[in-house]
Amino acid sequence: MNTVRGTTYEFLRQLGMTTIFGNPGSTELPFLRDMPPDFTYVLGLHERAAAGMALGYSFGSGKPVFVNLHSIASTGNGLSAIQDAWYAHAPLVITAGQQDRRQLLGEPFLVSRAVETVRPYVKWAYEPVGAEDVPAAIARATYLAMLPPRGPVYLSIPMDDWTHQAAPPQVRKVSERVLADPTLLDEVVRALDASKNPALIAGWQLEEDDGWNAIIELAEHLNADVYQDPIASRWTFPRSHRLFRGGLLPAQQPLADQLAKRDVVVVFGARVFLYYAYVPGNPIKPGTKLFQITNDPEMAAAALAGTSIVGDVAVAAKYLRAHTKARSRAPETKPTTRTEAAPTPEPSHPITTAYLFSTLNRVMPRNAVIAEECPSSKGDLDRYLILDEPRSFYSVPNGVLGFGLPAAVGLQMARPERRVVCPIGDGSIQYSVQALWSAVQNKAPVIVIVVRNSDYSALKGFCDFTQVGRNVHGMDLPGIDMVKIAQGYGMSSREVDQPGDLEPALQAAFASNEPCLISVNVAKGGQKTMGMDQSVNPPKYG
Ligand SMILES: Cc1ncc(C[n+]2csc(CCOP(=O)(O)OP(=O)(O)O)c2C)c(N)n1
Repeated sequence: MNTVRGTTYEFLRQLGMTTIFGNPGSTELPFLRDMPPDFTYVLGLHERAAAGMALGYSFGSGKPVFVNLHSIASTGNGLSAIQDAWYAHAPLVITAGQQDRRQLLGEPFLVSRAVETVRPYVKWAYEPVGAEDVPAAIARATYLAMLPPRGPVYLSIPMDDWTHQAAPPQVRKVSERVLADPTLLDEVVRALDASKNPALIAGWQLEEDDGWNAIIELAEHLNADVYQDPIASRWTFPRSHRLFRGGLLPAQQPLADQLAKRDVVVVFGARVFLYYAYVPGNPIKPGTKLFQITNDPEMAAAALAGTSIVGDVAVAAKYLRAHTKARSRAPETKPTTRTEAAPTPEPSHPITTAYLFSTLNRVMPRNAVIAEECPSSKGDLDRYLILDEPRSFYSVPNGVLGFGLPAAVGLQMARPERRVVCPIGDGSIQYSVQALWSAVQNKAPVIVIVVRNSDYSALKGFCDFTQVGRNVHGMDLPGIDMVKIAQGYGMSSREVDQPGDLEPALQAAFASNEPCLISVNVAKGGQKTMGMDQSVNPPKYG
């Protein structure tokens, strides 16, 4: 027997979960005291930053990550990162302190109803009924977090529990893959074998299931065009591959139009489909055979059309590769690659986001990792950044800003051998700006590129697209100096205003091994609402 505290550290050690992200308060001190020296505590000055860095660390390590928040105080502040973890299938084992059990019924200061608060965004939310259950609950939570689909779990732990005696939980092997029904996969095989013009959709779960090579091999075997899922939170297909056709548009009618010529569409590891603006239409043209292969039963149930198959996405792709006939492609149907298609932007003043991202693409190492959050310039980023290696791209999973910067810092800590770059809007960076300090303190050499247009451009674009008009308050961001804010957190930083200064500033950032921030003044009025302007029948709210 050991204390609950000692037993917990031992269990975390055995599972390799020795990097803990958090923000402390009085109710966590009995756990945090005398942390064993083989553990690292990463402090986030705000819980959005702490849990967000844990999310990035989990992306980078592929492992469950332990998070320690403060009661409902931290849980509330960290909730947007918890919902990111839910939508990104990130296995965060989140714990938070609760008041002393012996006075809980009297509703003392800092009493927490966090279990009820987080429930919709975690796989399990629980407060153990007795102190002796805490280590076993942490073990159960960890195994559940890693079972497909992965995701965050949450435990509220009364502060007096840590000094009780408790038996250590067994370190057990628990399956981390569930396989799809082969009878249904054979239906996909038959459809692909009979098809004339199939398309594959590469979704973000391919990365969760280690399917990078499996989808490339399947696409090449079938000679089939590949699209990325709409508003991609990961890039799961090499950007310069001859079969890559770019991203799908995030609305019903335009997406259906994009796929209108296809007779068979197979979606790997994504929703059917992720939409943003409401532009009604068929999810897919009637007559096209649509299949979805997902590791998430909820996404299978929620699909708007087609046959849904639940199971490991990579294993399913390998099955289809093994059972379908190889196909050739007539030379005249080979389209130009996206790299060949993008025009070279001019170095004008003010700097355009097209020029910014084409310059970044020229300068960055080919194995750079991008964690981005630049809403209105996403189109240019998507067009000009060419990344052909797996685990290279991370973006907001459900539209909640505050994701990018802490994710970049956590990723950089988990993957020191690859340089992490965070292109981020001057509005977006404010939601978790404290992560700059954590990057400095943890010597995580992330390169933050602030896309400074001094407004909420994406929202202005949405106003235009949906005919709300421009008479809306709160759209402009004058007077924010990110260079000084970064310096206040101890980060080296500089402003770039002239196009000729951009490349040298980026070169210097990559040559140094320090974290840094470059604030680039860019032309206002970037891309329009994620390519939605290509769509007919926009919704009208004006
Ligand atoms: C937490 C959160 N608050 C508000 C929003 C609404 N929102 C969506 S895009 C956007 C603008 C972000 O501004 P910036 O980062 O400067 O990017 P830009 O639109 O200028 O490209 C806002 C406020 C959101 N998605 N998430």
